[in-house]
Amino acid sequence: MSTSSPWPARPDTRHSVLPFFDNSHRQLLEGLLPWTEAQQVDERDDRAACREWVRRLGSAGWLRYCVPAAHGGVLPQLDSRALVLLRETLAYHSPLADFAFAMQGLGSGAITLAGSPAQQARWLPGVARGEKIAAFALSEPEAGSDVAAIATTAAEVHPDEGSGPHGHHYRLQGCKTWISNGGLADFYCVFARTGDAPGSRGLSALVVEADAPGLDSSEHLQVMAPHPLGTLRFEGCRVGPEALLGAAGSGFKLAMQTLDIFRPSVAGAALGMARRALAEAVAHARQRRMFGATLADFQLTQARLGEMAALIEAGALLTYRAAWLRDTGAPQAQRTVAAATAKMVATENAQKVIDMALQMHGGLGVLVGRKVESLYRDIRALRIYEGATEVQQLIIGKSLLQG
Ligand code: COS
Repeated sequence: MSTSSPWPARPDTRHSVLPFFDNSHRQLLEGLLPWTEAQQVDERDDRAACREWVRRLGSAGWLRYCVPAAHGGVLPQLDSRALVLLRETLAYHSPLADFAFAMQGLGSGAITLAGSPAQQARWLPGVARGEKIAAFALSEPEAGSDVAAIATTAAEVHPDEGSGPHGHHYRLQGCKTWISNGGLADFYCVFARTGDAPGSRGLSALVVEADAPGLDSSEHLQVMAPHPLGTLRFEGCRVGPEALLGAAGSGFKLAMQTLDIFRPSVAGAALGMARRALAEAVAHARQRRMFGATLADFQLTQARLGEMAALIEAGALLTYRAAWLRDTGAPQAQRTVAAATAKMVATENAQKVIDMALQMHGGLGVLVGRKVESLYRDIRALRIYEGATEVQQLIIGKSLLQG
């Protein structure tokens, strides 16, 4: 584990001139770059560091991009391009800062999309200020890629059904795992089965506070890169009817709509990590001497750097396109496929680029504490979470057959 190290140079932001972006995005970058550069957070304890990042991101106003203006946000609606640029820039500096930012948006996304004005007023301002930590609780031990297989139940109990003094409520039973911010969050958007309808049709979303009776979030999962993850166990966990987000039975579509917004931003995070690896490789190639020259003098190095840059730009264009399509109101099917394509290509390409950067560093690349070494671990989960590469392929392939 290391503290977030200073960057070798400012990230290349020439892409902000592309027509996908407008002046508001360019201004966002102008403020974000110096702020991010000035932050140094001790990341040896990922949970403490995540809290600290949420606090800093909240007080600096960056979390205001995670919620709509009516509830403390900067913009009237979530803006995919702003989310992409924020994640790209934060991930360049610190993948954990990116994680802390992203989870505030993903964890509260279902409330933004489907919450009543009262639910939005209750949760979103605290998310924007960094005072409430949010989490998205979808995956289960037997339901990761296959969301329709969710087995956690939220049984609706009416007072006349022997519920004693509790009145109308939902009783949750089951287990969620791989939950980012598990054990750290103040509230969870939980997807559970509320009806008898089969598969994707019987699911609903509910907001569950971390201290709800019957919720145990004490189990933490250790993974290869800093990332607070946990398992949630619901044993007769009781929440009031006001916890239900949107209509009963709409949970599957709500989860997919939330992921449609945040998948391009995962691609943005991958871009940030890949751009950082390329910057590290360029800096290393310029100063590393061998065979009487620098590494940069060899055509082999130049060709490899060219390949890395092209892989990054291919992912970048798909990512910015996906975000732009969403922000400009393209039809849902087109947005979903564009988001899947961006997430798949940007994360897969970033893994290749980071591996190439590590290889260029030789033995130094595997030295613990080197930026390329930690990036090599940081990038891996992005090819899995919020829909593995294979799920993205499935979404794209199914759309071709339906079209
Ligand atoms: N937006 C709105 N509605 C959507 C949608 C989207 N993006 N995607 C699917 N739907 C709708 C479909 O139109 C369909 O509606 P009808 O029942 O009215 O016809 C319904 O939802 C079911 O869709 P589908 O049949 O495609 O669902 P599948 O069970 O085949 O699942 C995949 C599709 C695999 C793509 C989905 O389960 C998925 O994305 N899995 C990955 C989940 C994930 O990211 N897990 C990580 C957890 S978060 S870290």
